[in-house]
Order: sequence, then C-alpha cells, then structure tokens
Amino acid sequence: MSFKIQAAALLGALASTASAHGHISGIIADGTYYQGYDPSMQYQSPPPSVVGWSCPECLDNSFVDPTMYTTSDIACHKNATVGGTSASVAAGGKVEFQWTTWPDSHKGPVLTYMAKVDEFASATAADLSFFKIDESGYTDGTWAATTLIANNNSWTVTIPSTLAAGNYVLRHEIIALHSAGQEDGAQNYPGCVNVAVTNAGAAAPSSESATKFYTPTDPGILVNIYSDLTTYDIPGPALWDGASSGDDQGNSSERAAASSAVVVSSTAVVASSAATSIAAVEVTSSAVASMSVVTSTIISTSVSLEQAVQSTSATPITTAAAAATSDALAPIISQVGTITHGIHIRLAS
Ligand SMILES: *[C@@H]1O[C@H](CO)[C@@H](O)[C@H](O)[C@H]1NC(C)=O
Ligand SMILES: *[C@@H]1O[C@H](CO)[C@@H](O)[C@H](O)[C@H]1NC(C)=O
Ligand SMILES: *[C@@H]1O[C@H](CO)[C@@H](O)[C@H](O)[C@H]1NC(C)=O
Ligand SMILES: [Cu+2]
Repeated sequence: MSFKIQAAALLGALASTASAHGHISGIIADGTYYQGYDPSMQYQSPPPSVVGWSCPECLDNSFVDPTMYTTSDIACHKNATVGGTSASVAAGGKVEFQWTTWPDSHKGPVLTYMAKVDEFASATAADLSFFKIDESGYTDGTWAATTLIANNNSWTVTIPSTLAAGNYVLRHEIIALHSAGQEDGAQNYPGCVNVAVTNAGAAAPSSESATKFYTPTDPGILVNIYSDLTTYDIPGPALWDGASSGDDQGNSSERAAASSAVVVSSTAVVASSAATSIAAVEVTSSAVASMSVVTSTIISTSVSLEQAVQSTSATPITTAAAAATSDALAPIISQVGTITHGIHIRLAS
C-alpha cells in the first residue's frame, strides 16, 4: 500500500498555513472538576452552560496571531463570549487547567491572567482588564509548554491569597513559538474561564486590556527558538507582585508519573476527531528519536508522505523516522482521505 499526497497542495499549504493546536477542555478548581468550552457545543441546542468562554471560530483549534494583538480577540480567543456558569475557588486555592493533547513541537511560554468583573453575564472580552498571576518561559533548557505536556497536558496556578473576593475571568494561555522566527509566526492560544473567588483579602491589582499585552516584535514573540537560546523574555506585563511565586508544576518525579499515566502506544495513531476534516493527528513511535511537524492539505496522489515529512521538518529527521512515520500514518490517511488542516507528528525517543 502506498499513500500519496499532492506536492503543489502541500507546498502551498506550507507557505501559507501554520498548524493549529489545542484548547482547555476543563479545569479543576479547589478539587472540583468543571467542564470547559468545546467548539462543537455551538451545534447543541441549547448549548451546555460551562465555565469556559466560547470560541465558535475554534473548530480547528485555531490560534490568535500577532496581527490580532490589538483586537479583543487576544483577550479570550476569537469572538469569545462569556461562559454561562462559574467555578468557585478560595483565594490561595489552586486551579488546574486541562488542555487537549499538546504537541511537543509547540514550545513556548505558559501565562495566566485574571480580570475582575461585576456580573459574569454582562462581561465582554473588550471590557476585560487583566493582571498577570503566573508566568513561565524557558527555564534550565525546558519550555513551559514541555512541562505542561509532562504534567498530563495540564498547568496549575495558585489564586493569589490576598486578592479581593469577587467574580474574575481567568485567562490562561500558551504561546507556541515553533514558527515565531518570522514576524506574525507566533501562535497564541488563550482561553478564559469564570471563577468566583471567596475567602479573600482586599487587593485590587492594577490591570490593563489584553490589547496592550503584546506587540508583534516583542523579544518573546518574534524569536527563533531553534537558535541556541540562553535566555527568553516572557512577553506581556510584569507579574503582579501579589502573585504566588511558588512553582505549582510539581517536581520531575511527579511529572514523570503523570506522563507515564498518559497512554501512548508505540505505533498508535490517534486522531483528535474522526471527521473528514481533522485538526490534528498524533503519531508516536518508540523507534525514532526526532520530531517533525507536517502542515498540509492532503488531497490525493503525487508525492509520497515520506517526502512530505522530510520536506516539512522543523528539525531534520532521519529516513528511518520518515519511513516509520509513513507506516504509522497510513491507516489514518486511508480512513480519513482528506486532512484539511494539519498533522502533528511526535516521535518519542
Ligand atoms: C467574528 O465574527 C464575525 C461575525 O460573524 C466574523 O465576520 C469574524 O470573521 C469573526 N472573527 C474571527 C477572528 O473569526
Ligand atoms: C516530589 O514531590 C513528591 C510529593 O510532594 C515527594 O514525595 C517526592 O519526594 C519529591 N521528589 C523529589 C525528587 O523531590
Ligand atoms: C490526565 O488528564 C485528563 C484530562 O485531560 C484526565 O481525565 C486524566 O485523569 C488525567 N490523568 C492523570 C493521571 O492525572
Ligand atoms: Cu498546532
């Protein structure tokens, strides 16, 4: 069996498309699970009421790019509207954000902000005014997004203990920098959830609109992560000094335990959706040690997948790796036929 893709379509897609990735599927606030927003909810009637802000334009798990930094889409994602319900958390308590499977290739910082609101029902993205409560960039050679993956695709923050009680929108974000060496290549994946903070202090940090956070040429936004980085400037406003300075992400042995609990068989192909248009396919193989990303429109026949993988590598991969990848992808290609968005290939060592 051979599976082929069309060269022109692939190369065109490469030039213009950047692959999209995940969203926050749910949160655990003070030990209680709350479902997040899923773009498929827009087709339910009525849509479920969840803590997450909606993103009807996020069916492809898309991202906000630097050309949108001055629009309210950067606040809580494209055309986001407030969630219908809220989580409850005590000041000083923890909120864990659970992401859909995040790809290794999408390295970058993880940031969390809060904005106080009066009533959730009347909150709009344009009106939110945020302060930063958590940030992590590139520490000891490890990107925050890599730590997030090792923690079962989750990130935990502490709600500052001195914060005034009330209703807050928690804005959590991964910025993927795999294409950020070119201007407008960074990919922001913000997501917002509603939390009612109890047992609190009186602090009311100064805050600003998300449209002030970033510019396309910030050193932490326009950055080539494939060069030998020694330091990385986390973008956005300074961390609020009332924020907890503790590291909530566990130590390395805790991360290893969380990671091994994620079931990934050595040659499994996992599609994030079974539709004809799929946002992402993850392939893992214990046989190879390098990693690559393919972003393409796969239409029909002409160039082998093996070539496609090699030609689109973020980092060069071996022929053996490409062959293994091609074999592993074959069943999904035959099932799905057309992959309209992208394929993420992760080859674990
Ligand atoms: C937001 O919604 C409007 C109206 O439906 C649409 O024209 C616009 O493209 C959407 N914005 C994004 C970023 O998708
Ligand atoms: C990691 O944290 C766990 C739980 O707090 C603790 O039991 C364990 O000893 C720690 N391991 C290391 C290597 O620090
Ligand atoms: C990993 O996260 C998922 C939700 O994204 C959760 O259902 C699962 O229980 C978590 N596994 C572990 C070992 O924490
Ligand atoms: Cu992606």
